[in-house]
Amino acid sequence: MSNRSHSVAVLGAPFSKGQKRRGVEHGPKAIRDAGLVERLSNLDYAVHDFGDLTFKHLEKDEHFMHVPFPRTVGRANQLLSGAVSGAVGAGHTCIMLGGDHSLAIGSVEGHAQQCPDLCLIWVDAHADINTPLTSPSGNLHGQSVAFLLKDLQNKMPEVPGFSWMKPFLSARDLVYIGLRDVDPGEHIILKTLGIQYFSMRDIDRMGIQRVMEVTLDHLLARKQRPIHLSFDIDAFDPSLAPATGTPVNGGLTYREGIYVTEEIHNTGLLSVMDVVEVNPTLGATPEAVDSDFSKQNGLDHNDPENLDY
Ligand code: EXY
Ligand code: MN
Ligand code: MN
Ligand code: MN
Repeated sequence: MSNRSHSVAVLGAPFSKGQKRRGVEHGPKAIRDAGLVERLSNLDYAVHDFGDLTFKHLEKDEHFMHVPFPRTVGRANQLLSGAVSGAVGAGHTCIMLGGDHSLAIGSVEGHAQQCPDLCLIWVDAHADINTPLTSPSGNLHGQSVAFLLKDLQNKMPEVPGFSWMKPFLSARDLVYIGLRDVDPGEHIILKTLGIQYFSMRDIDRMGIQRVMEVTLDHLLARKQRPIHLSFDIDAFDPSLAPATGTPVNGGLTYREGIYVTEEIHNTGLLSVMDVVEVNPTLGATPEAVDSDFSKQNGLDHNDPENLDY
């Protein structure tokens, strides 16, 4: 059967207020410039690029506890949720291009509106499961999963900007791959809720083939259901993917990352994928930054002014 029966929606989400560095809002353009649509079309998928969403930075948006931009992040995710829900409802497999990882709140929520039985594979160096009370930074891109989980409902304060959504995901419907920078409060949450995760050390020990076998068995053995893949580019080793805001050494090799996605593809159940935290204005060294991209786009985010406050 030709891939033509599969249509892919591409949704750009140029948004950076889930963390304090600028530049990640240019991720969608950088990923498109790298040839995403052409590559998918060459695989014979019918690709519909819906362009970029337009996000507003709200003027009056005081910190909540030490969480910056709560209403701006909440509103952006509400908008994204509607767009993802619309794309999945229209029959597309959806690729969401971030933007920072706070966008997974809206992306997974919108997906769940159409597919309430979805499961979630979170590929990341980080667990992004802090609550506003455990978060060392306050940044919402490190808290996305906490907004999704029913099991954490009584640990989450009411964050302004998020009254449009309720947590809906069960801890057993989530698997992490690639973890290597987990905060103490997050570790307690992972252990208390019994969440299935594979750290880089687990990948060293078991090998990526066994990790994927256990992952897919954990999520799909009881029943086949739609998969949401939330892929943070910092899951890769920084030698491969230095252009990201919170790089951590000792990450996935190129083949390990590709194997994860190939195995998910082979299930035939991929329904939405997020590609997040690509910041084309950052690199291991100034030379490693895609200087053509920055020049062509009039950017210079590699100075101290790169921080929003
Ligand atoms: N755990 C740290 C925090 O909560 O601030 C770092 C989070 C980085 C999140 C990146 C997107 O995966
Ligand atoms: Mn900019
Ligand atoms: Mn992340
Ligand atoms: Mn990360």
